[in-house]
Amino acid sequence: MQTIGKISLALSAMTLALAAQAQIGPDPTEASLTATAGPFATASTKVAAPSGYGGGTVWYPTAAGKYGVVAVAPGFTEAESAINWWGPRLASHGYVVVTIGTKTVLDQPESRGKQLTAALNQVVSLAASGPFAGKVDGSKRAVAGHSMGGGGTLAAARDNPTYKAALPLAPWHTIKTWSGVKVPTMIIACQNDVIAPVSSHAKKFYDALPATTPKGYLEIAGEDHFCVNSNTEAANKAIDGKIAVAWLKVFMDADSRYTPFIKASSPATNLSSYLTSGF
Ligand code: 9J3
Repeated sequence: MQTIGKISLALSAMTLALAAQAQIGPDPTEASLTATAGPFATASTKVAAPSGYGGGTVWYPTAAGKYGVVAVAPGFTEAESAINWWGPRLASHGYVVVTIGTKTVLDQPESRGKQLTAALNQVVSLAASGPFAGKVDGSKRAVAGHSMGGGGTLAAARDNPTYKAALPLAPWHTIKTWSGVKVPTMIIACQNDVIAPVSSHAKKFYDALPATTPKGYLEIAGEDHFCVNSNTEAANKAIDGKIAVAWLKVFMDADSRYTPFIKASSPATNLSSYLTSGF
């Protein structure tokens, strides 16, 4: 009995340790996911343009810990400022995030995809020392981006099947075939987008992702191409942030506390479409 008791205790401790590893931060609520900031205080540091991308800003939780790393790229003609709101928003839920500028504002989606990967590599290297030393778990990588940066996000996911999650935001790409993407992908789209119309971009890409890949499609009602950007309304950021964070938590961190928030019945605010499949 004593031995069995000890084994049982040891197993409980292991289960707790595993659970603790999967769960970063307190239990989520609708309020915590839609708020302008999550539970972690954050800080940021500028990264000068290295080879491979245009430089950017690294946003990270000030609390000690190991966090997944996310790179976020802007769209055609856009600077980092178009998407930099994602830095503190995602970091405040327990991620190290690099919001980037591209080498030139005219770079095409395939180039933007390679730049996202260069940025992830750079941040993992930089975490050896300096302001966010030891905070990056390089085995957990995700990519995101707006418009041509969203097309680049799909390209990076296609080319890097070990990435844990992809968040194409109002994505734009001339490629319409994405049957090679294995990375769990949540596409956030804007219903009245006339620059990247959903019928020929976001929704078409969702349909083109394999049925075996966990995928999602969120379309915000009545909005233009910029419903995922720094200058969009707080109501759009609330749903963008909630679904993006929950997607990262489920697929980067295997944190099942967030699964209810990305199930098809979950999001209710201002949406013209919400689809998920493959998980
Ligand atoms: O990054 C984007 O906003 C892509 C949409 C676009 O302007 O494409 C025109 C070539």
